[in-house]
Parts: sequence; C-alpha cells; structure tokens
Amino acid sequence: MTNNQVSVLGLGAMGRALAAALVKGGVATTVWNRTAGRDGELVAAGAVGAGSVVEAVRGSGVVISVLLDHKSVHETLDPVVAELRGKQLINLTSTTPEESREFAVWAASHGIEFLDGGIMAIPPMIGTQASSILYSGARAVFDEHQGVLELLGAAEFLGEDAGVAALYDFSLLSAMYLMFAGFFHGAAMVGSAGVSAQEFARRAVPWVTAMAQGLPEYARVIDSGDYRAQVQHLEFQKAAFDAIVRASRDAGVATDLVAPVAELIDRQVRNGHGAMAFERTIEELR
Ligand code: FVH
Repeated sequence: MTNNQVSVLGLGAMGRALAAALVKGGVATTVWNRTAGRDGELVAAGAVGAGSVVEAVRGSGVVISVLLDHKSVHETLDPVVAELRGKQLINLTSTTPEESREFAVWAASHGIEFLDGGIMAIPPMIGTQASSILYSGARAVFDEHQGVLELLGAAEFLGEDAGVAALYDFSLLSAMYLMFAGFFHGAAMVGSAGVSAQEFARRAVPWVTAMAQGLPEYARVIDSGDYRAQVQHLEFQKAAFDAIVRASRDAGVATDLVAPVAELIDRQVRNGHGAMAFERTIEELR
C-alpha cells in the first residue's frame, strides 16, 4: 500500500478544485471520474489519470470521494470494496448525518478506516484561507493526514461520531439558505417599488452583517434556557412580524417564507409565552 498517494474520485467542480489544491501542494494525486475527459488540466498539472475506479483505488492508500450524493458513493465504491480493505476513505460528498454514519458502519464492516468531511466552501475558495472543512469519524485518519487536508482549507476534527461533521454542515447551510431566502423576500418587496436587487443588496449586506453580531447574545440566552425578555418580547415581535406579512401582501409578494415565522411567533403568544424573548422560538423547533 502506498499511503502517501491520494486518489480523488469525482471530478465535478468540487472534485477538480480539491485535486488541483493537492497537486499544487505537492501531493502525489491520482484522479478518476465516471465520465471520461474531465481530468485533462489535472493530468497536465501532474496528477495521474486513472481509467477505472479499481485502478484509482489500487494506486493509493487514501481515497477521497467527492461525488454527487450518498447513492453515487455507494454505486462507485461497492464494486471495489475488496480493493479498499486496509485503506483510508475520506468522504467529502455531502451526505446527511445518518448517511455518514451508515458509511462508517459499512466501512468498518469491510476493514476500511473512514473519515467524513463537510466542505464549508465553494470550489473557488478551495486552497484559500476562506475555505474550511469539518471532519468527523476516524481520528487516526485525520491526525495522520491533517497536513494534507490543510491544503484544501482549514481542517477541524469534531469528534469520532462520523455524523457530526455533516450535522454541523447542514446546520450551517440551514442558516445560510434561510438568510438567502430572506434576502429574496426583501428584494421582492422593494422590487415592487421598482428598486433593483443590486440596490437592495447594497443596503442588505451592512444590515445583515450588523445584525449577525447579535447571534452570540441570542446563543447565550438559548443556552441559559432563561427566555424572560430583557428588551423585545414575543408580543412585540408578533406586532412587528404581522406588519411584515401585511406589507408583503400589500406589495404583492407571496408570504410563503414569512408566514411560517409569523405562525411560530403566534403559537407562542397563544400558548402564554408572549412575555418571553424571541429566542424562545427555538423551543418550538426542538
Ligand atoms: N460545488 C459546491 O459549491 C458545493 C460546496 C459544498 C460541498 N458540495 C458537495 O460536493 C459534492 C460534489 O459537488 P460538485 O460541485 O463537484 O458537483 P458536480 O459538479 O455536480 O459533480 C458531481 C460529481 O459526481 C459524479 N457522479 C454523479 N453521479 C455519479 C454516479 N452515480 N457514479 C459516479 N459518479 C457520479 C459526477 O460524475 P460525472 O457526471 O462527471 O460522470 C461528478 O464527478 C456534492 O456532494 C456537493 O453537494 C459542493
């Protein structure tokens, strides 16, 4: 086994970016993709192109999978499971925590050391200081290859439960997508008055950035479990949010995004929590 050779399976936008960062960092890298012809630039830069999965797996002690989803990883690796025995598998494909745990069990049953990763970056960020990747699963794999993993982005190990990195990944993505969705809603509202999305973005960026500074205080209240409002209680938030819903309707903007939040607030007020802080909303989600 040649443990210092790394194989990257999957040369989509992310796989290509990761493989390029490895090659640039001087790591002996083998690359493979289901559809041929996507390895040209990588091979020109020094990677070894493998003609089959089995060839890619055979050549390396460490295999990094960067495929579409959980199903595609199984479709790719199940047929070569015998070749993977005794090797280390690092899965950077986005999978749910339960899917990551399933891989860990599957890998252990076949004598494969398994590390799962959640990529907190888009392809152009890979290999830059803006990139970070969260890992969980086999600590030994992380420790042995941390130097190589740091070539891809800041590498952080979160624990031996293989699902934890994916749990953080999807939790952070939830926060991101709901923020983007909120931007779309706001842009649609001001758009009803002829304001461009770009003009709205110019104001939204500093506003959202400033408001995000409040998250640690929200977190402190949540962790304390003491939701007695110091400033704006849910009764106040209800009035404010009902007005947002009405303003959206008046602007001809669908309330699909804001109505569920209004309902979460309403429900708490109806159930006697009107004097509590907005942060108590997390109790309705748990
Ligand atoms: N791109 C991004 O911004 C995000 C950032 C966060 C992490 N994600 C996850 O990374 C995984 C790969 O994403 P990607 O951007 O490389 O995705 P694509 O460019 O669409 O490439 C997909 C590759 O998967 C191969 N593939 C698909 N199905 C199969 C299969 N059944 N068997 C073997 N390979 C398969 C596909 O091959 P081909 O279509 O070229 O033959 C591509 O190599 C992903 O989990 C993101 O959620 C990226």
